[in-house]
Amino acid sequence: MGRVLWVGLAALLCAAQARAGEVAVSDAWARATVPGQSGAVLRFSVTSQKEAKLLGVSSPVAGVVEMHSMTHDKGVMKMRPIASLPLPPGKTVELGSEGNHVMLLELKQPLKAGDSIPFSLAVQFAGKRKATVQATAAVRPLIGDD
Ligand SMILES: [Cu+2]
Repeated sequence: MGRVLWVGLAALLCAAQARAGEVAVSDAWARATVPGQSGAVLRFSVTSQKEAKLLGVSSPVAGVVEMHSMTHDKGVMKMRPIASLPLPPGKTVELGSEGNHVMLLELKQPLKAGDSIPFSLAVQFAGKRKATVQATAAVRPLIGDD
């Protein structure tokens, strides 16, 4: 019984929520998908009040979520997975369709306009403390404003 309690406590510590106001996520959205489409770009802005890095993103709607950087090399566009993304204190980092972005892969079902997608960010602060941040993205229609 003592061991069960200990394991439960360890899980709780690992998945500690970020403290209120520490990390803010805004403007989170994704475009609706067409049948057969298995991936989508998840767009959002994130602001950490303290020096931190984004270690990863997860969402129950996707089997895999990857962070990518995009570069243009001699006119060729290249996407590469990145392991972490710096979050400078007080600076809003935009993850969008250009540059650094997050991709929902292996979608479990099509994204429909009007749906909301829960997702969570794994963040590590400069002091090594890890925290998760919960957020929700709106699904926008296939055709419309960016
Ligand atoms: Cu990508």
